[in-house]
Formats: sequence, C-alpha cells, structure tokens
Amino acid sequence: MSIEHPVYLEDKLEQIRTSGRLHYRSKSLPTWCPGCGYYSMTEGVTWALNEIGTANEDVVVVSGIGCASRFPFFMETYGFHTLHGRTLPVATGIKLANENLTVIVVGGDGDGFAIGGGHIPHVARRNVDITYLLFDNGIYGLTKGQVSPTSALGFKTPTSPFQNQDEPLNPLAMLLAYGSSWVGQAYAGRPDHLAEMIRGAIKHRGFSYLHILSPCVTFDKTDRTYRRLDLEVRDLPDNHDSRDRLAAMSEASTTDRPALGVFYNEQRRTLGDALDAVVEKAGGVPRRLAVRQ
Ligand SMILES: Cc1ncc(C[n+]2csc(CCOP(=O)(O)OP(=O)(O)O)c2C)c(N)n1
Ligand code: SF4
Ligand SMILES: [Mg+2]
Repeated sequence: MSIEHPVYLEDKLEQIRTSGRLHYRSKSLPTWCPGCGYYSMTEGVTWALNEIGTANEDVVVVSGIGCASRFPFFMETYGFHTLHGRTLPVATGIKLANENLTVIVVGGDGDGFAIGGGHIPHVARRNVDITYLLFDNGIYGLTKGQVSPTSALGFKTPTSPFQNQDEPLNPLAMLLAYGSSWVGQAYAGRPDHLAEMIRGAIKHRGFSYLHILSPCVTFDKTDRTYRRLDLEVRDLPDNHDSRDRLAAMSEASTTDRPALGVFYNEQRRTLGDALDAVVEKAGGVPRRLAVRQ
C-alpha cells in the first residue's frame, strides 16, 4: 500500500508564492461565495498567462454584469467592466484597435446567452481573435437565483417555485453551428484541467470559446452541484478528432454526460486579417503593421 505525502498549507502557499502567477492578481481580494467556481477560473487565468509569459500590460480582461463582472478588479491587467450582455462588441473594438493585446472576455450564462445572445454568432463567424470564458452555472447568481437560458427543465429556484418550464439551450452545439474556430469545455471542479484549457483557448489564433461548467453553491443546492457534476462529466474520447466539426457536434449532443476537452479547433482567417486585406487593397498600411510602429 502506498502512503501519499500529505500536503501542508505552508508548502502550498510557498508553491503559489513562487509560481509567478500572483503577479497577475491585483491586491483586491475576490468577493465570491466560498466554494464558487469563479475562484478556479481566476486561478486558471493567472496560471495560463504566467505559462504563456504574457506581459501584464498586454492583457485586457472584459466583463459584463453578473458574478463575473468584478473579475477585472482582481487582475493586475487592463480591464473593462462593461454593460450587461455587451462584452463581445467591446472586446471586438479593443482587439481591432490593438492587435497585439490578449483580450479575454469573462461572463455568465445569463450575460452571454440571454441579454447578450445576439452578439455571439457574429464574433464566432467573423473569427475575432479573442477568448471567451463562459461560466455556466445554469442560474442568475448575482440576482439571487432566477432561471437562465441554460437552466435544466424542471429546475426549482427561489423565483421559479413551480419549476423551470423551458428547455435549456445547448451552447456548445450553438457555437459549433455559428462557426467558432475553437470550442472547448471544462469544469470548475477540475481546476488543473481547466487551467490547461484556458491556456489552449488563449493561445488559439482566432475566436476561442471555453464553456466552463460550475455550480452556484449559494443559490443552487439541488441541480448543478459539485457532487452531481463530479459523477456526470467525462473526458472526450481519446480518438476524438478536433478537426471534425460533425464529430464535435455529436459529442456536444450528449448533454447528460458532458465531455471535457477540445471539441473543435481550426486555423482560419481572423477578422483582423480580413480588415488588413481590405486596407491593403485600398492602398493603406495594414493595421497590424501600423500598431507595431
Ligand atoms: C440591462 C440589465 N438587465 C438586467 C440586469 C439584472 N441582472 C444583473 S446580473 C443578471 C444575470 C446574471 O446572470 P449570469 O450572467 O448567469 O451571471 P452569474 O451571476 O450567474 O455568474 C441580471 C439579469 C442588469 N443588471 N442590467
Ligand atoms: S452567487 Fe453563486 S455564482 Fe455568484 S459568487 Fe455566489 S456561488 Fe458564485
Ligand atoms: Mg449564471
């Protein structure tokens, strides 16, 4: 029988202190509820930026409204706390103004798929070179527990005592259909895998959409809990071909056993490339060269 080495708090703290990732955290302490998956997401983003080696001043974190909205305050990077559902147009503008920036959008299922749902198809089809970290807890957490577009049918919340009567959306299938060039799924209860997925999404050249399953531990005690998600999630099969959009669509359809990993990944022209080509055609200096001067 092997005896596992115990993990001491001091060792863990020392490990975090010397890892370099605290460099990306501001002095403001997060205010999320203890146990919320937003902590895993913050850890994942700082780990990924540190691994990639991006300079603090080259990163912009964009949030909307919801529990994710204060995310930029906790980061030692540039940030933009925008309006409810309006993260993607703002992020598109930032990226087009300066192609050298790493633009990371953070937001919830309500922010993204309810009020902001009209923007997603267009950033996906135009392949805007930004990363969208969509935190799906299947509920409006900030406003204390209304159902969201991804809530399960029959889900009972404080404001839906007679249960949710609406079928949930399938965000992964939507993103694949919209033409997103990188689509992945992770789970806040597997923080190491989540961090690697965030790194992959940021490194992708083009629009990357990472769907992050996470419980709202305060307002959902019955449905999307850690206990349940721990049992439901699975890895994508080893032989999954992430260049095959139809195979990705098929995996996205098994919503009762959500798969974790990179569903789809392709390299193609970004919106920035397309605009540069137009500028060149018109006899101007492509923006990519202009911003480097
Ligand atoms: C224009 C507008 N409509 C409605 C609201 C109220 N509101 C604030 S956050 C929110 C939903 C947030 O849910 P989600 O995006 O899932 O984020 P979570 O808090 O669950 O992370 C709503 C409806 C608002 N702030 N602004
Ligand atoms: S209300 Fe829910 S989503 Fe918001 S911080 Fe608390 S646990 Fe997280
Ligand atoms: Mg939510």
